[in-house]
Amino acid sequence: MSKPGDFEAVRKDIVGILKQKPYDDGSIGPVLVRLAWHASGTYCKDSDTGGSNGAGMRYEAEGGDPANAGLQHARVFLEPIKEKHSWITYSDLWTLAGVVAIKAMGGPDIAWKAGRSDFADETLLPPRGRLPDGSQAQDHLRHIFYRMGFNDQEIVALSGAHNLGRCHADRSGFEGAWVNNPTRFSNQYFKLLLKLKWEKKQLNRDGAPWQWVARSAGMDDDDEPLMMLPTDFSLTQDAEFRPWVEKYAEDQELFFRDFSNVFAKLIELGVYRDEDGIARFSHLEKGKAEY
Ligand code: CCH
Repeated sequence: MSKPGDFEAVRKDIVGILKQKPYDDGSIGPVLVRLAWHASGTYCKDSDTGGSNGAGMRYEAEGGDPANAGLQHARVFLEPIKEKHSWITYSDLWTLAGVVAIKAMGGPDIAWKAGRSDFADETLLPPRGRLPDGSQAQDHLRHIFYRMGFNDQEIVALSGAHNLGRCHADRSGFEGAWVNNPTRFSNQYFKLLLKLKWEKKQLNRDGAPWQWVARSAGMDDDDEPLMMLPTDFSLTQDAEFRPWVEKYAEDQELFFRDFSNVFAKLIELGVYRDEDGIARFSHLEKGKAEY
């Protein structure tokens, strides 16, 4: 048990659990980043509902959304931290874990503020279907991310999180990692998007969705190929998105700066703190059922 409000102690303990040898590529960092993103990415600016405040994924209606498949692992990994620092809310813990993981994997510092609350029941959960579908393309990305209030540059910067982690056949149906070193944050994703010869492929499995695959220099034929989702690839096929892919591929510093800003914005969506610094749900209570 730490002193309530001792977020430094929580940060230290999160760093301490990141390396997990038997898990994926040896780190739970990427799945923690995805947890922070999916907790936040349900936000809708028009109805002012969704977002990281509330930690709705603790409930089946949100946690069991097929879009969130696999994130139970992230939540279970964080449970000992919650037990040790029981004063922290889940919604603060999940967003903080994403920020700490990005930094520990070589990424930028990202501003993070405490004060989120956890829903006491299921009445204020956002509806399913607000998270993106990797089988689609740029129109879908705009539809999803404009709803959260992001612009084209921010969509491309956020997509750079796919430098991290991998797709799992039993979670999303897609398979493979985007880059050769998926536990190191960098701008490699953008470089590979532009540089490799991507081929459309349906992996050898019943019902597998098609994805883009390629091998980078030095990879053997029997190595697992690198991959891109149809949504990732669409960034190179769009007149507004592509210049940002090119800029971020050329300039890692610019990417880190923009990513840091946009991720900080993502985890703040729908979080309104009162004078005590606590984000309650009064605006949602008023607008209940206005989804
Ligand atoms: Fe993502 N992502 N993501 N993603 N994502 C997946 C995995 C990760 C989409 C689809 C998928 C963002 C945006 C999008 C991460 C961070 C971010 C997977 C594989 C799919 C599918 C899931 C599996 O099988 O386990 C789509 C579509 C979009 C549209 O833009 C954004 C934004 C972020 C963060 C800022 C991370 C990290 C992973 C790796 C997770 C892991 O378990 O390794």
